[in-house]
Amino acid sequence: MAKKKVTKSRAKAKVKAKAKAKAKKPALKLVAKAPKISTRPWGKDGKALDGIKVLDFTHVQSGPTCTQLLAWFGADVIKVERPGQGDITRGQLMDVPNADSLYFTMLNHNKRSITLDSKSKEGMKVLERLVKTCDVLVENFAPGALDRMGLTWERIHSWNRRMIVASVKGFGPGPYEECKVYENVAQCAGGAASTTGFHDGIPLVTGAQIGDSGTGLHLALGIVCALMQRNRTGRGQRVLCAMQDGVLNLCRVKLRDQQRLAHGPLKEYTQYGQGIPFGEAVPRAGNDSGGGQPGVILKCKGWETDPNAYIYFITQAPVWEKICDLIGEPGWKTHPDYAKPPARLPRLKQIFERIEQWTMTRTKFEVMNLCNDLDIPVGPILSMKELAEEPSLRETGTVVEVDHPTRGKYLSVGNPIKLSDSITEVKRSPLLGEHTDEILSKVLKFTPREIAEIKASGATGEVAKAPPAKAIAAE
Ligand code: CAO
Repeated sequence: MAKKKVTKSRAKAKVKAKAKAKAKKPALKLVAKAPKISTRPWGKDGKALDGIKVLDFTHVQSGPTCTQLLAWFGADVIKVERPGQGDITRGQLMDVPNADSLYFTMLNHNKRSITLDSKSKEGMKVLERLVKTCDVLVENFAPGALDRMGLTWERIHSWNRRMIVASVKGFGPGPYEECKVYENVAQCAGGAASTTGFHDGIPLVTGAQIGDSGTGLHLALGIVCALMQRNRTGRGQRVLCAMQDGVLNLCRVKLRDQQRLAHGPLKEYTQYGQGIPFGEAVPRAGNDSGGGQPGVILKCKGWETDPNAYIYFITQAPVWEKICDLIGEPGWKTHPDYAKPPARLPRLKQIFERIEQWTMTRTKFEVMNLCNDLDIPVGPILSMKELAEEPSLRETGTVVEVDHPTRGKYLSVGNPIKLSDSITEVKRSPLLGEHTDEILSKVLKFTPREIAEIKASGATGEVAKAPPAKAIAAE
């Protein structure tokens, strides 16, 4: 009995000691040390990338898409341009005489421009200071051009170990790595063209700039990730996006289908219903949807005169019965030839012809409204004119009007990525070399004397011509 009492009190003491030890233990840390939570109103506490400086060595479309995004998120983007000419797009597809083209203005908002001959001694002096001052260098020169300038990764890293060097190239390492690449080359090499168009037609490129702008988007994500990693490691790294890789990433569903092909025909492709055999590679699928739901583009009221009076119509299985009621074919809901998706597959042509009879009696917007009410997925074919005039896109800042000193007002696509606490203000693109002086003095802190020397060397542009030598008076 006495022994039992002792064990009981020992056990009690043990429990007490455990509880005491637990109380002494520091509270479990679930959240890493974080800055104090801002009390400022949403959107009024700076921008996501405030404090990040970008040496923007980009040109044409892919690189500038990336740096424009970074600028919209608050980074200070300093665009380095060749004196006299600048980014080649300034003068491409010009519509207003003596004004930067829309090609340039629409890809270079919110940036500052400095003109600099990177191949001159003084130019390199300025570049060195830019590298030492900035967080990220972004470039999309032809392969090897940055190295030929003398800006190898090793040199950049020796000047600034925190520097992130981000590049767009046409191809990654491999047989084509030395090639210069433009948009449509990437669309073809990345698998988009072989899978775009109709089964019996030639390969087509798409109007969406998936090679250039698409790769710029990929690069921006890589840069932001590298910035996050630098917070932990303290060091910069290289970020490479090859346009071929970017396009292939966007064509991922087609590589999916390439592998499915080994196990039989792709039953959701229109050609299957038409009895056309499949070959070895994924065919062009016309307007079939990549998600496997049967879909086509159908005529709407006014199609005879309006090239965009069409709608994309998807016969999604869960809403099939609603579609039947809407188009006046309630019998199809139970008919064995139409009730279930596999039964419909060989009859899609006939089914869509019947749906089109209905869509042709209404405008694309009427079809959209009627279908949306029933959760039937449809997409009106919107022209660029309709998008430019759409009030809701203006309200969200997806389409913005910008004023420019030499071209006047123009429309642009604003930031499509909306952050609730980092509100984008779209500011006009810089004139060539507009900020050369302020960058040399305020950002790079060159003294007035040094600036005079840099300018006199011609590194930032044309030096004022010396007055003609005085004629030596004849004695
Ligand atoms: N000062 C002095 N020289 C400069 C300079 C400056 N500020 N900026 C650029 N240069 C020089 C480069 O150093 C290069 O000189 P070298 O050939 O002597 O080394 C030269 O200008 C031309 O650069 P580039 O070869 O990049 O330009 P390009 O017009 O011949 O080619 C492009 C353009 C886009 C095909 C090529 O840059 C490329 O393949 N880039 C990678 C892929 C890419 O982004 N493509 C998308 C383009 S958008 O459709």
